[in-house]
Amino acid sequence: MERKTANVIVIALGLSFLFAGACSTSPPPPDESEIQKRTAEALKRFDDMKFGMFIHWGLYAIPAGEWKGKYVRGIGEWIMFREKIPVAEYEKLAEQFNPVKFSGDEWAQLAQDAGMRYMVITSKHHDGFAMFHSKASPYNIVDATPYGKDPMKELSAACARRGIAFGFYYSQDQDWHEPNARGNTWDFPEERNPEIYLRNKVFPQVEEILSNYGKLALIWFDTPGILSEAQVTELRDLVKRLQPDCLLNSRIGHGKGDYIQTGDNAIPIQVYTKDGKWEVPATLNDTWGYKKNDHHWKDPRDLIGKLADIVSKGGNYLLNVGPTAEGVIPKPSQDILRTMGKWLEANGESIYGASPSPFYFPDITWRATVKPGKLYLHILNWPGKKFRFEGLESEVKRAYFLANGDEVPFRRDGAALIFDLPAQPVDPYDTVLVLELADETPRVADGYRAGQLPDRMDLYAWAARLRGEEIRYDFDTLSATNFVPAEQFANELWWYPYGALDGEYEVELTYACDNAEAGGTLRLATGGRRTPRKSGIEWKVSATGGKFVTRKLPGKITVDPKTGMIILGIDGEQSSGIRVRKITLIRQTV
Ligand code: FHN
Repeated sequence: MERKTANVIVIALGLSFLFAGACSTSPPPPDESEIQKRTAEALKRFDDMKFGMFIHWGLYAIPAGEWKGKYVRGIGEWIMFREKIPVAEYEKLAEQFNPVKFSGDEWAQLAQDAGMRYMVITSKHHDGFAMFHSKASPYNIVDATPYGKDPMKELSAACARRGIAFGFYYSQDQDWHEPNARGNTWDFPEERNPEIYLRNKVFPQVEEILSNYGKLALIWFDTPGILSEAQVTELRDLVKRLQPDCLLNSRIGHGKGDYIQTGDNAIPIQVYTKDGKWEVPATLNDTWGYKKNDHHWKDPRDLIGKLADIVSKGGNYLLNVGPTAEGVIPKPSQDILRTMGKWLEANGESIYGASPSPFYFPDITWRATVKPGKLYLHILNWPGKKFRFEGLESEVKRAYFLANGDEVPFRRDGAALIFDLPAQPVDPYDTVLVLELADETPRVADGYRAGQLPDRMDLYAWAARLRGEEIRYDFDTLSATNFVPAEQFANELWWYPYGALDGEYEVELTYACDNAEAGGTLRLATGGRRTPRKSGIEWKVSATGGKFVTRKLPGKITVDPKTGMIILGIDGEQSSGIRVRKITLIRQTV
């Protein structure tokens, strides 16, 4: 074609788009101030919801943690990466994917029964397979599987019918199916051009999930890596232009999120409100995607306690289920979630819409949440018939159990209140004691306030992340055990300061160790997931005859506001029976 003619055509095409744009009925995109306003309103709604269902569902549910007859350690949705499965082999799984037992109504009903107010499901995880009908890539559930339907349509509609807010997880940076995305170096060892991956897949698919499934409460981006700030900004602007009320989590990268995503199963050690809203993504066992051999289900007592713990510190709890390849949420997951839902039916007033605690938490006996004129004390570990609660200056007009309304006698003893409790907990998981206050907001005595951390501070094993597939928590002894040495995914306790600590600390350890288990090496280190660990203390574990004792460890650890984690591990084949209840940090004032 003659160049002149070609130019005329290009200009005409350009004008036609311009013209179409000018006449299009769609409203102009909101300006930044409108976006900020709507984001603030959306964050308030998100904060009130407190508790959501996370769903990891994809082709990885077919191998379900096993590849060519071999058990594959680690989280199930990473099997393609761990086993370096070639794309040509992995994508054949799509030919088997036929979740005939999937029911959007059943999944949404479970979320409702569990008291979960929002849902986030993987639209595309790192393996690159789209669980929705995508015109941007034929590698999707409608075009590439015998199932041939779009479950996200059914699920988003089922949530809308129940008033459950709906959102998508989307892996915007890692994609092991694509040569220009991050992650697959075994099929694609050459240099990447992320711009190609973004233009051809990410932007078109994010536009599809924003356009075809109704109102989204949020998009949950994950593992930000090689995308530039400009690329992430463009991605954020695309979301806000199409759905200004749609929130973004911080894992979009480059500080472009609307709220903070903590690490996986990572809960700040104390009340954490200085950086705004945050959310903890957590598993019910040790994996996100379904693994047929992962039966390490968490205790509802632990999970209900963690819900109270997270809300009392200012966060939301996003608890995960990993459905099978047939489309069924494992029965143990369902049972746990329904137990949580029953507790919330009786005690939800102390969770939904509640504000974080104004108190520092001295131990793991109680947590606190707040509403105007009310203080909710979540008694997680029963203190016996006398409950001494210190630091509240407000007058208490009335005290009663939320679940049954029974009045609780109390008297004031200086800065403390003494409550007369029944011998046994009212609720096996979390007994909520409501204090009706004379003040709109609780007045807290100096020295007891959130943020006023003492120079001697306990970090309990219960408040740590149990990292590893063998480590266990025992409620009878309130201690963690089974620190089995493992080359990959060591069994450790990880505590997350989130900027609460700064300085040098001596450390005491409260633990029990039978004589036969002594002699191993306890390691205490600080660091982050991606920063080198600074080992602080190494100590040969001495026997205690099986009784719990407290011993001073040699040396010190240094924690600064950027410290990601405090890590405790125990080496030595004989050590697995050691029980760790807590460590106590003793600030070294200079
Ligand atoms: O790599 C993913 C992982 O598979 C899972 O989706 C978790 C959920 O928080 N996010 C990443 C690891 O942090």
